[in-house]
Amino acid sequence: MKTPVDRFRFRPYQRPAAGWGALRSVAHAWLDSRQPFKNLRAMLQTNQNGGFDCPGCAWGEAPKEGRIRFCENGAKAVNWEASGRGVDRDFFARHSLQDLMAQDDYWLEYQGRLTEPMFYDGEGNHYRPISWDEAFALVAKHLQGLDSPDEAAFYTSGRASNEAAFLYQLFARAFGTNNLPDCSNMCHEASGVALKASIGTGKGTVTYGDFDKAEAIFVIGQNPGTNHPRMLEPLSEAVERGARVLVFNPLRERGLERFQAPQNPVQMLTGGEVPLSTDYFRPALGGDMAVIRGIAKFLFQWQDEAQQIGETGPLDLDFIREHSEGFEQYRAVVDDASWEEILAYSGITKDEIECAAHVYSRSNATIMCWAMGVTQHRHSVAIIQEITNLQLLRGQVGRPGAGLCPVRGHSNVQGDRTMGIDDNPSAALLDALERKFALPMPREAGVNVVKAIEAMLEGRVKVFIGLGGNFAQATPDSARTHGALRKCDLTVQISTKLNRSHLVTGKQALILPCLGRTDIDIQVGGAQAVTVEDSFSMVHASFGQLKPLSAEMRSEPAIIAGLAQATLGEKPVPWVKLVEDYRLIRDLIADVIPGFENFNRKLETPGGFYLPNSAGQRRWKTRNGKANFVSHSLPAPLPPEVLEKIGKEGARKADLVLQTLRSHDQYNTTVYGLNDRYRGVTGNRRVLFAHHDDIQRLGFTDRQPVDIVSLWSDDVERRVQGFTLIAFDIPKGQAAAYYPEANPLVPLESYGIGSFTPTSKYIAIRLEPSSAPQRIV
Ligand SMILES: Nc1nc2c(c(=O)[nH]1)N[C@H]1C(S)=C(S)[C@@H](COP(=O)(O)OP(=O)(O)OC[C@H]3O[C@@H](n4cnc5c(=O)[nH]c(N)nc54)[C@H](O)[C@@H]3O)O[C@H]1N2
Ligand SMILES: Nc1nc2c(c(=O)[nH]1)N[C@H]1C(S)=C(S)[C@@H](COP(=O)(O)OP(=O)(O)OC[C@H]3O[C@@H](n4cnc5c(=O)[nH]c(N)nc54)[C@H](O)[C@@H]3O)O[C@H]1N2
Ligand SMILES: [Mo]
Repeated sequence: MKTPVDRFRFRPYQRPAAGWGALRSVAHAWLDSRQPFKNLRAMLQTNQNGGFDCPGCAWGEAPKEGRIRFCENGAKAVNWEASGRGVDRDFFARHSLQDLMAQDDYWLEYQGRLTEPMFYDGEGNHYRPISWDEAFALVAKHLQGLDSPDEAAFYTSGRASNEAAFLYQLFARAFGTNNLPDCSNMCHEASGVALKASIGTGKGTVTYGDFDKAEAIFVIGQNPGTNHPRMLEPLSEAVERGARVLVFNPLRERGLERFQAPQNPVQMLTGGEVPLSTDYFRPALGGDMAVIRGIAKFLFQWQDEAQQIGETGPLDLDFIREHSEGFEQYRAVVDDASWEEILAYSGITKDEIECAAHVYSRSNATIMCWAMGVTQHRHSVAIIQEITNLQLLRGQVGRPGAGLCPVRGHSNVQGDRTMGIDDNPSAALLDALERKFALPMPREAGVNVVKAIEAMLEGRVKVFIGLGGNFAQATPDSARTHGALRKCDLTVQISTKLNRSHLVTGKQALILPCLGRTDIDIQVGGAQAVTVEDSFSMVHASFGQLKPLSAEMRSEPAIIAGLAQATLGEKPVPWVKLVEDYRLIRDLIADVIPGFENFNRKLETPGGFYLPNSAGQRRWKTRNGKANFVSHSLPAPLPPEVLEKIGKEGARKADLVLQTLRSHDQYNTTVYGLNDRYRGVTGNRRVLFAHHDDIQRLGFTDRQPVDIVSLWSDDVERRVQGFTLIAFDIPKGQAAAYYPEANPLVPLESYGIGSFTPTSKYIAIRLEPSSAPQRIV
C-alpha cells in the first residue's frame, strides 16, 4: 500500500501558526483514516467529560466547559490510531521480515492497526499467527527459564494508562526486578532528577490556572506550535493581556511567533492573528544555563545597587531566608562566572540577557516552561537546577501565577511514573507495595534505557517486553541498539501499530495487538474507563468511543494480566479477575500510591482531581526540608570525549553541532507524513538544516546531499547517508535534523550526567559528500 507523499520542496512558511493550514491538515487526517464520519463523532469527545483523553501530548485543559478541545496534531493522533486499515495474518504472509525492514517508518505505521497476535519463531522470515494463550505461555516459559529476574527488562512508553502501568510494574516487581526502563529516561528524566534535589518533587509546580495569572512566561527549549498546540491559546491570551512571553530557542519556530486560533471564527475569517511571544532569544545549543546565570548576575548586581541606596532589590530575601539553603554558595558561583564565559557559552548578547533580566526582575509572577531543548543535553540536570535557582531568587515557587513547568511529552508519561514505572524506585513506594501485597520487593535499582541496551549487548538482559513505544527507533546509536535487541532470546511488543521494533527481533518475537485510547474497552464488568495524569497533575478518566477494528485485540491491562498470570499464577493478586472491572485495579492503587485514596470516588468529579504538589505549597520534601540552591560551575560546551576525538585527529574540528527534533508531521517515531509545514519543508525528512555561511565555509552547496558523521572518542563509525542540506535560518555553528532518522548518530555513551538521557540535542558532527546512491530530490 503506497503512502501519500508530496514532491520535495523547501519554501519558508509565512502564515501564522494553526489557522487554515491546521484545518486543512485535520481534514486530510480525517479522510485518510478510512473512517472519517466515525472519527468525527469521536473527535468531538476528545478531552471532554465522558470522552477520551487525547492520545497526543500531556498538556492539560482549562476547566472551561463547552469548547472544542483538540488541536491539529491531536486530530492527527486520533485519526492515526483510529485507522480503518488493518494488519493481519495475510499481511505477514505476504511480507517477509526483510521486505518490511526495507520500508521506512512512515510506510510501516501507515499499514494500519495490528489486529491479531503474531509470532516469529526464529525460523524462516515470516511472522505467523499464534493464540493469546500460547503467546502468554511462551513468555512465561522464557521468563521462568531465566537465571535471574534481572535478565528481563520491562519497557514502558508513556501512553499506557495508570491502570496498565500499575499492573505492569507490579508484574515486574513480583517477578523480581526493577528493570523498568521507560520513555521518560529519554525525555524528562533530567527534570525529575533536578527538581527532586532542588525542591523535593519531580513534577512541575504550576496548574493550568496559573497561566491566566502570570506576568511573565519563559518558554525555554520547546516548540509548542507542533508538540503542544493547545498551549498556544494560553500563550496568546497572556500576550494579549500584557504579560511578557520570553522565548529561548535557537530556531525561529513559527508556533512561538504568531497564531490564528482555529476556534475563533473572527480571526479565521478576517485573517487576524495574534502574537505568541513578546521577546525572542536565540541561544547556543546547551547555552541556556549560561543565559540564566547571566540573568542571575544582573539580579545580584541590581540587588547590591538597591541595598546601597537603602531600597529593596529584586531578590525575595524573606523567601530565601525562610525557605532555602545554599544561597551564599550560589551567589559565589555566579560571581565567579565571568561575562566572557557567560557570553561565549550562551550564544546571545549581554544586552539581550539584560533585557530578559529586566522583565524577570519586574514580574511578580513568572512561570518557566521547558521541554526537550533543555532536557536532552549532557548538563540538563545542571541547567534545570539553574532555572530553579533563578526562580528561588525571587520566591517564584508556590505562589499564584508562578512556578516551574516541565512540559511533558506522552499523554500519560507523568502518570506512569506516579504509578511506579521507575527503574530507581523510592523506598517509600517499595515499602507500600510490600505492605499491601505481603511480598518482598526487589530493592536494587534496575536498568534505565541506556543501561538496558548495554545489558542486552553484554547478554545480561535476555527477554525484552515493550508496553507500547518503539524501542528500536526511539533509542540512540541505532546500529548498536538493533544489535542489542537481536541478541535477546525473546522480544515482545504490546502495540497498536506496526513499527521497526517488530522487525528488529530477538531470536523469537511476539506482537501483541492492543486497544488504544480511542477504542471501546469491554470487559466482563462492562465498558471500562482508564485514567491518566496530565502535566499539571490532574488525574481524570478516559472512555474509548470507537468499536475496535478487530475482536482479537485486547486491552493493555488484559494483556499484562494474561502475561502475569501465566508467569506467576495468582501471586500476589488474581490478575485476570482484576481486569474484569478496572475499579478493582484502582482500589489497589488507592491503597499504595499517595494522593489516590478513594480513587474511584474522586473520579466522579467532572474534570478529575488534582494531585497536590508539595513544592507548590512550599513544603520541601528534600533531605534538609528546604528548597535548595544547587550550585554548578558552567559546563564547557564540547564534552571531553569529543575533544579527545578531535585531539586524536589533529586540527580538524567538529563542523557543526547537531540537534535532533520533531517535524510537524510526526508523533515521536510515528511519522504521519513527510512534511514540516512551519519550517517550510515538503516531501522529505532526510534533510539537514544549516546556516548558509556554514554550508559555504564547509565547501558544500544548498540542496547538496551529504553524509553526516558524528564524533566520539570510541572507534565506532556513526554515519547517516544522503541527507539534503537546506540553507536555513539557524544560528551559525548549529545544525538540525529529524528524529528518528538521525538517531544512528547519537553515541550510546553520550548521555546526561545524573539523568542518563541521550544527548539528542547536542551531537558534534562532520559533513562529507554523500556516499549514498544519488536520489533525485
Ligand atoms: N505532534 C506531536 N506532539 C508531541 C510529540 C510529537 O512528536 N509530535 N512528542 C511528544 C513528546 S514525547 C515530547 S517529549 C514533547 C516534545 O516537545 P518539544 O520539546 O517541543 O520537542 P522537540 O521537537 O524535540 O523540540 C525541541 C525544541 O527545542 C529547541 N532546542 C533544541 N536545543 C535547544 C537548546 O539547547 N536550547 C534551547 N533553548 N532550545 C533548544 C528546538 O529548536 C526545538 O524548538 O512533545 C510531545 N508532543
Ligand atoms: N534523537 C532523538 N531521539 C529521541 C527523542 C529526540 O528528541 N531525539 N525524543 C525522545 C523522547 S522525548 C521520547 S518520549 C521517546 C519516545 O519513545 P517511545 O515512546 O518508545 O516511541 P513512540 O514513537 O512514541 O512509540 C510509537 C509506537 O507506540 C505504539 N503505540 C501507540 N499508541 C499505543 C497505545 O496506546 N498502546 C500501546 N501499547 N502502544 C501504542 C505504536 O505501535 C507506535 O508505533 O523517544 C526519544 N528519542
Ligand atoms: Mo518525550
